[in-house]
Amino acid sequence: MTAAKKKLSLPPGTVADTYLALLASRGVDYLFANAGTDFPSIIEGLAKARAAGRPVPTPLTVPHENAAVAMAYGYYLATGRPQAVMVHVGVGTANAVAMMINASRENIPILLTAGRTPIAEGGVPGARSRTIHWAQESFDQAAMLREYTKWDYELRHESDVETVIDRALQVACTEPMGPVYLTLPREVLAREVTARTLSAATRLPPAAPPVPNPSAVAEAAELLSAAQRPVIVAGTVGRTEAGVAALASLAGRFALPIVQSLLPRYMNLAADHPMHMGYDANRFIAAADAILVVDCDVPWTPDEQEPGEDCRVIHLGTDAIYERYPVRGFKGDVVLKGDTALGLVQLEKAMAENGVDEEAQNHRRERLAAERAEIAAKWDGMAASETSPEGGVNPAWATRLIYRLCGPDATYVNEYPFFGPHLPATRPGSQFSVPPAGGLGWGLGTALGMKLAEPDRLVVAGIGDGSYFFNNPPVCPFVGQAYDLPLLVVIFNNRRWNAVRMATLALYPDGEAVRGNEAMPLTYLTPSPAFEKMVEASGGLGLRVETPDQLEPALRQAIAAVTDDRRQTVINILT
Ligand SMILES: Cc1ncc(C[n+]2csc(CCOP(=O)(O)OP(=O)(O)O)c2C)c(N)n1
Repeated sequence: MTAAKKKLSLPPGTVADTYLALLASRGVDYLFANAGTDFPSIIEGLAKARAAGRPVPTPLTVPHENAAVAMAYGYYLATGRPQAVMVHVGVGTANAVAMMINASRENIPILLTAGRTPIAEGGVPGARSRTIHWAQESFDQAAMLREYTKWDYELRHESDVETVIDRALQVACTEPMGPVYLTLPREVLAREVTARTLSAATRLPPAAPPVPNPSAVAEAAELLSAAQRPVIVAGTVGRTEAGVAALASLAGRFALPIVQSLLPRYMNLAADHPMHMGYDANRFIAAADAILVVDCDVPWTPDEQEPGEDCRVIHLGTDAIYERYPVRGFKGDVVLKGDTALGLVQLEKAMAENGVDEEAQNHRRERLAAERAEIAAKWDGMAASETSPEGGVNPAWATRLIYRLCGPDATYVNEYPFFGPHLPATRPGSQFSVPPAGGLGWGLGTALGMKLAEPDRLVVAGIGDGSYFFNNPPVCPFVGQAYDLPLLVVIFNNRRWNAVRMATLALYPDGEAVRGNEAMPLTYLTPSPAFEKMVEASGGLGLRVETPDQLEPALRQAIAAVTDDRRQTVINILT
């Protein structure tokens, strides 16, 4: 790199101008924003940069904060690069908190920023000028999301802009990654500064993740090599392609069966891998004599199933003990903390050095092949009928048809109905589900962020009707139309919050709520709105499917509308 390229030279302007130019130079392509009276210097800075042709993040107007954070979330998933979100002081921050909880628990780096109500009551540029500026000021604006951010700070002085941004991104992108929060006081943003020269690229890179301790790896390899009935429980290994490759290699080489959650949050292992044993850990846990838990926060449900007394358990992951979870009691014998992919490669090497009992392993392969066939037959049975017990469309059958027509190159974002067994993904980075904290309203924004990153990819969002409400139906279609981000959205409409219903049923199987003649309180969403009409308000195509025979033609029409006409489409499927 030449000396000139190492520097970013800016003409005289405001701190906001510096801030925006720095973001662009750090790989922040977009500013997902929901604006307020704290924004004038940002808005002016964006307009000046546009007029002068200076690079700044492209601003996108997102009329709800939850969706704005979700878009940054989705863009990160598709590109691996954190983006910036800006919301209006404390009130905008409050609206963003649910999605920040999701990002935090799923280790998604996002730079969330918010204005600060002007501090000065007058006398300086940017000082208070509206009645809200008194009531909106808070003692500690970051307090409401400090538990869910890795770092928070306030931009206090123009001399700090570069360090503060680089520090924010460095912390966010160092494993275990996570969102950070920066507040931007109006007076600081408005301050005029002379011409400046800054570094063109960050000098504060994220720390390279460490490899797990070699002697602990050797110990873990011993346990796995000695096991007769080992099993791997995989959670979010698919965060990286290297993780997917390392997991497939280790499992394939030593005949280690892999189970995942019913709603896989990432494509961890291709569905056609011979060690892919489905989505029911309970089938394997009690009988296992060694369990390798890889990047998985909840490997089994203790109330349903526990490993046997003699079972040895190994935990591996970038955040192997989930340090920020207040309570997590999954036992273990060896804990390997460090880069997951590197840890898996190390484990494979150490197990190869231990040697293999070929005969025992071949035997296991045969047993697992039979088990795999049995599991597949069970899934096929679940999807065999086109109709659901309620007389609508069977979601399992519908999911298979969606996957068959949209194909392995599409990306699937799942907020409830795309269960793993019916969506046999094979491409790393093609399958995502609700984050572990389960803050609903995640799916559409995340899918929009992905579409922004990959405009020509078919992005399919599967959303429950209950979840669709949380996704701000007027907001996301507005963004889809405004920024040419046509999604294919499939609503699985059971006219209720089934998850809440099932939880009540599980706790009170003979209770009044289940037995009574009246509908179970607080679980029904009737009369169900014509969701398909909502997208029409933003120029989209809305389709309604009431019977199984209507689904295939609707899907074909929807795929053509999205891919050929770039028209966002919602199919409301009554299940
Ligand atoms: C922000 C938020 N509020 C409430 C919940 C509780 N919750 C979990 S699942 C669920 C129902 C979702 O309904 P739907 O998308 O229709 O799926 P279904 O349960 O019917 O399969 C609710 C309300 C949540 N997870 N997040």
